[in-house]
Amino acid sequence: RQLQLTLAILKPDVTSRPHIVQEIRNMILENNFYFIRSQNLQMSQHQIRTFYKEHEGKFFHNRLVNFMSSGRIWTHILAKENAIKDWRNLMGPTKVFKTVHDEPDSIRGRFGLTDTRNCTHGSDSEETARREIKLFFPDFNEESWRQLDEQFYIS
Ligand code: YYY
Ligand code: MG
Repeated sequence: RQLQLTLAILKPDVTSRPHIVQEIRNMILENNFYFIRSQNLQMSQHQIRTFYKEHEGKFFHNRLVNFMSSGRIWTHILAKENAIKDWRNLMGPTKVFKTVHDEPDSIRGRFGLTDTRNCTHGSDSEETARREIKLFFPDFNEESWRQLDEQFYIS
């Protein structure tokens, strides 16, 4: 097993700015991630509450649910040796107002609008990644992907 999988989301603030979708895709490819699966959809409020259940009860939960259901999103399964950490590094920290100073070249540093409208999501652990991939890609079978496909992504 050589490649780690993570779930990436391009949030509604990005999908409403197509040139930024393109720029973020370029950054993903330049940083040597592979796109394994891609999907464009609009989440229901119920799906979002399930997805972000760890944040239930927090002060920002309602504005997060409203924002995430406000438009279409892209979800991607990304693969790379340290996909989870590397994708979160490329995204930059959660809070945009701090990030524009501390990590101006990150995705959130370049394109983030607010702490909520912060461009992207990334899984924070292997366990989370498995859960989040299952939510968006229920037909994706990691075991058979590793048996049949992983070898073709390893140079
Ligand atoms: O994993 P990450 O997205 O970097 O941050 P989390 O702490 O998991 O929060 C998830 C999501 O919630 C964040 O991307 C935006 C929103 N949020 C917010 O609107 N306001 C905050 N003060 C913190 C988080
Ligand atoms: Mg998180």
